[in-house]
Amino acid sequence: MKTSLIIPAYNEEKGLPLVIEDYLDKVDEIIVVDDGSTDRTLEVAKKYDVKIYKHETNKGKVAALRTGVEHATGEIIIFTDADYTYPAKYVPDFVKEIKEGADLVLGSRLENIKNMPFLNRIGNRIFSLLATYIGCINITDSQTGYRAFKRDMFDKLNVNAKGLEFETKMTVRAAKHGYKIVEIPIEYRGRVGKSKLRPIRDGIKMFFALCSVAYSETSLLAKMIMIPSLFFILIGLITGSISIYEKIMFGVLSHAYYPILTTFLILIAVQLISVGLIIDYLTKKLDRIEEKLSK
Ligand SMILES: Nc1nc2c(ncn2[C@@H]2O[C@H](COP(=O)(O)OP(=O)(O)OP(=O)(O)O)[C@@H](O)[C@H]2O)c(=O)[nH]1
Ligand SMILES: [Mg+2]
Repeated sequence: MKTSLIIPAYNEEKGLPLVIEDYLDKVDEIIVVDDGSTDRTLEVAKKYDVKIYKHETNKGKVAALRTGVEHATGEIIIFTDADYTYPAKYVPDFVKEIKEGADLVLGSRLENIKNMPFLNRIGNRIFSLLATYIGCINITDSQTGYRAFKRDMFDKLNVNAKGLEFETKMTVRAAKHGYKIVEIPIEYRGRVGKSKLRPIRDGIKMFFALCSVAYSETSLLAKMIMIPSLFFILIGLITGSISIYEKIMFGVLSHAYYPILTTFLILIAVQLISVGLIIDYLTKKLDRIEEKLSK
């Protein structure tokens, strides 16, 4: 089975040559996608026997990965980063797993996790818990950028995501569609070259990416039950705050029934969320069993 390695690169003139040299003898084809870099990334890539594609402007990592997949000719596709964080020595293990029947192999960053920026580490934990819940299988690193899969699966999954949520969505969709996922523990090296992480901007992006995964993967019935509960919580918070404000400022409550109303609204909301979560979990389990049976 032919292997194609895809390296998305945005201003990685330092890391890219190290990455290419690391992987050259491990795969059949290397595709570098220069994502509108303004440094010498393109010139550096041209020194090697690799296929190069260039975005005229910076379109983001996911767009770069898609360009790579479009031009890949292998049946097995491997993603890695251009910052020298993912060691090439695991490629034979990835390929072996695929040949033995895995559809998606994830390089799970369990060793030297301290090399990952703090914010990324927290986000990654939350994303992995969410993926474990949604996919109904244990996932330790849903966001890893080091992964191998069958091209056929990628085309069928048709992952609809552009940002940080891409890797997690791909992982949970594969799990939900009954594809076999295998995790291989890998060592994570410290990055070469400048990090592009900006804590506040990326923290906000991560929050929305999490909401996007949670929302798109929750069953419709569960959504219909849980969404009204957000409304109840909001009203409950308002009546509760008014009660506390009146008690502190005036010592008496002019709306004496507000505390009871608050308790009532919050209790209903908690009940609705619990029922929604149970329905969602059962739906996911049933969907997964159905997908497995239909394969
Ligand atoms: N951040 C970023 N990376 C891109 C983009 N386009 C391609 N990439 C590549 O995608 C890969 C992952 O990006 P990284 O900047 O390493 O992101 P990260 O691993 O989450 O964070 P740091 O390594 O701490 O910077 C690298 O190989 C980048 O060169 C882009 O628009 N933004
Ligand atoms: Mg990185």
